Amino acid sequence: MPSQQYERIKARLTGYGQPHLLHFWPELSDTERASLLADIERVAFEPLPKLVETHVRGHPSVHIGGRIEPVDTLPARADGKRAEQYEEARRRGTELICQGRVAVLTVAGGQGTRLGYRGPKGCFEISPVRHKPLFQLFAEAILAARRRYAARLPWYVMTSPGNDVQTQKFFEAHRFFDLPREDVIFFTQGVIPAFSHDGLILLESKHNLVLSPDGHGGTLLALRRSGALQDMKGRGTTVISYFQVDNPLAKPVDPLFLGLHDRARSEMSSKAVSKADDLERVGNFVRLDGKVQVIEYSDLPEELSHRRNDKGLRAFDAGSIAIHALDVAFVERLTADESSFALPWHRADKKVTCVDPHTGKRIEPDEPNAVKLETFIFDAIPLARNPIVCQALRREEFSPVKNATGVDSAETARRDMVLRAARWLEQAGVDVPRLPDGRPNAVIEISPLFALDAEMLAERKSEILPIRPGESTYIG
Ligand code: UD2
Repeated sequence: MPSQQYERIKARLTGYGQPHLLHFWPELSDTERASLLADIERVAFEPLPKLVETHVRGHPSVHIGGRIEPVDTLPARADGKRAEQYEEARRRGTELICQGRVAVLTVAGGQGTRLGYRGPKGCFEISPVRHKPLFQLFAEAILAARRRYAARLPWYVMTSPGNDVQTQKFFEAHRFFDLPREDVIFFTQGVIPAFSHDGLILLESKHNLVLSPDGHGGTLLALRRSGALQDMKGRGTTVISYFQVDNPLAKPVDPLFLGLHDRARSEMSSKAVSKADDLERVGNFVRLDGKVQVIEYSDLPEELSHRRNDKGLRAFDAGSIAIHALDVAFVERLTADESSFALPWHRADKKVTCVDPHTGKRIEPDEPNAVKLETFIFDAIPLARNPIVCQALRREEFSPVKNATGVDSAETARRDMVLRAARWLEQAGVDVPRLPDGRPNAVIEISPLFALDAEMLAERKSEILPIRPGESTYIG
């Protein structure tokens, strides 16, 4: 690189308080230099000094001021007086899907560190009999919905720079699970460096920065910057059906939810489940000074987590399952001025392997040595017109794969997939062998291509063979 260009970059980094990034430059090969420059290129430096001051050297305040109240939710099932309204909403949602106005969006850019799986999380094999990967389950559900509603249902998959190539190769290798490839659109989220506690960007090696995905809040800007938002508009999409790759029970499209969202003229709607316990590690829907908002489990004051209402029930019970409906026009509006749009940053202290910026020696920390920053999609809720929160049944829609063992692990997700399959079968009038303690005495998997829900399964009851005790059964 001409020395003038080098001096320019050095001056720029010095201006942002990060000149150490070039410390090892003299000893790097040409390829290593190119790699370092590419990493530096990826970083938006302008906002960093202020962010470092407030969120790295300083601790952002998680003090939740203001009046905090439980949020009103719509029930999962229509009670008597709502039956008509829900029927109408379901019709409306179905219409939106059939008219081609709905796109599916899966956020799959996360690093999956807690699961301890090295590949993109969507490639993780989860189904209990056929061991289908998460991506395949969603692809099949989308394919089934395309057939059911005779609609295209384009699927937008958000990756991150670290897993984009692998993710796309995975889809190629599986021939897009029979979806037309022009209807599967990948877009990549942004990254942000990790910092030392004194605000220096960490080096992963002498020629690479520690860069992490900027959180699922990054979806909004990534949609705009990648052209995906434009693509949606070109296809006539008005609503995005959003969910996380880590939840195998998520329904890619739900006519009732989309219809309720549309009827309420909401710009961003969400699904919630009743929390499993006071301190369950899910976001909490609350009303803060009148506005619907999610407060992370780690930030909700413990007194509020344990609070009971006058009926003796948990006052803050609506847990976020990270399923949303977002209007395309809302994303357009928020990101119209790309340079000024920002969701709040959240800080996490982590242990990150890196190199010493002066000696180049590898550091394997025992204690958190780094600050990572992320934005969260749910922080867009208070910016939306009329956000609504709809209750969902956990056993039907939520069993995330987060951890290698214990709660929210592959084991619990598979268990819940079998339990749901058994329930659907029994609702359809098919006998399911049970153990004395009530658990199904069979491993059962229902392909989304066979049935997307209990009603569809009931319609195909005559095609289902008897479930034999102690055996694995695949219904597909
Ligand atoms: C998230 C929510 C929590 C609750 C729970 C439900 C946050 C901070 N917390 O917990 O409130 O709703 O999920 O399961 O969201 N992802 C990206 N890019 C990123 C980061 C994450 O695509 O930069 C994706 C990731 O691939 C995964 C999902 O977002 O599908 C969840 O991310 P997480 O594991 O960081 O969130 P978690 O489990 O703390």
